[in-house]
Amino acid sequence: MPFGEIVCGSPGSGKSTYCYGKHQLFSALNRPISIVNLDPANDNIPYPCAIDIAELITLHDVVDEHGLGPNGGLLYAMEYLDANFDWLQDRLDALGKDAYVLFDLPGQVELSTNHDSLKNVVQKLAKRSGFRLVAVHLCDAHYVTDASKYISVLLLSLRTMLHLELPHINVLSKIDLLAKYGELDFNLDFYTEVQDLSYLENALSASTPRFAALNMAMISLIEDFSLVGFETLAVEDKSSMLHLTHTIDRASGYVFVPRATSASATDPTADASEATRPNAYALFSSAAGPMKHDVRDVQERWIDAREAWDAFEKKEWRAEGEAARASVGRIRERRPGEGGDVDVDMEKS
Ligand SMILES: Nc1nc2c(ncn2[C@@H]2O[C@H](COP(=O)(O)OP(=O)(O)OP(=O)(O)O)[C@@H](O)[C@H]2O)c(=O)[nH]1
Ligand SMILES: [Mg+2]
Repeated sequence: MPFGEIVCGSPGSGKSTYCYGKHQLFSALNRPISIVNLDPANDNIPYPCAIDIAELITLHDVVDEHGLGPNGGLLYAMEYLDANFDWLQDRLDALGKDAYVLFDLPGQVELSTNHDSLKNVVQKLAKRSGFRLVAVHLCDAHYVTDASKYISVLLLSLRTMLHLELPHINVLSKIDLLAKYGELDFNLDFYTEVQDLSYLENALSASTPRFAALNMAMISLIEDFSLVGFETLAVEDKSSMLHLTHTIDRASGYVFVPRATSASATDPTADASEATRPNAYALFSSAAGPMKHDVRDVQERWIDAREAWDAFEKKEWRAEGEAARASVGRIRERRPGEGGDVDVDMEKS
């Protein structure tokens, strides 16, 4: 069964960067990963792209042929994809039934809140292609610095969850930049766990006094369903990426079994093809194991003591670099009984 992530969120929230970061991380972990670009306006794709919607339709074509503007053109392109789903299905089938696929979406918010095409494509991915999907909804962490923007982001997240009807992970992206926007009114966990929102009443009433009652009604709507919460992400931070991966794996039921410890590695009678199929037996058992991550650590790393942590990490990297250089130097040392320097192939040593 193929697994996948629908990576959605507002323009510039970091979707393509996240896909690229995840590709690098998974390649290092030897985990399967393929990325599908579904943004027909994505000219500078940073990651290796397994399937690109531009082969089917580009924004340029739509704008030229139908006289639409960029936003209308994008919606048209998604409708075109929906109508030509077979094109996508054929290419996904070629990735194999054990593929793990990220779908990088355009930033048009209506696609994930009220337009039908994306929802139709998601449903076809599940029903026709057998995908088990999770929606990963990225929201720029900057929005938590202002009470009314934070409420907007909560409502947007809630609406996206209701529209896509998938297991859903909301993420405050670019958390490493948060300290730049000044002091937060509350600790980070207040925002990630969506705690008692009535504390925002004063800030909301001060900015929009005429709508104080409406603001409170929206707050109680969000609280009544207690559906919204956030993970955090700093894409270049490995532990942040690993934690988010763990959270997504738990939501989808994906369990990655590395080949080295697979059944066929220890049991010669085991079916070797099963060994390369991580999820054959693991569905619903989920990525068990405790979640060690604590949002207070995120607050300390990126907000309270960011400079001290940056300096500490730089020191660690320098020490690692020096250790690596020293070990290369030792390998290159003249070997006894040999006439000159020997460059040892590091791959084989
Ligand atoms: N500091 C920091 N910058 C980030 C992070 N993630 C993304 N960015 C930056 O945010 C900007 C926008 O990132 P993209 O990945 O293009 O965002 P997107 O959501 O794909 O944008 P659209 O496709 O236009 O909707 C780029 O300059 C990225 O380098 C992060 O975790 N930390
Ligand atoms: Mg993008």
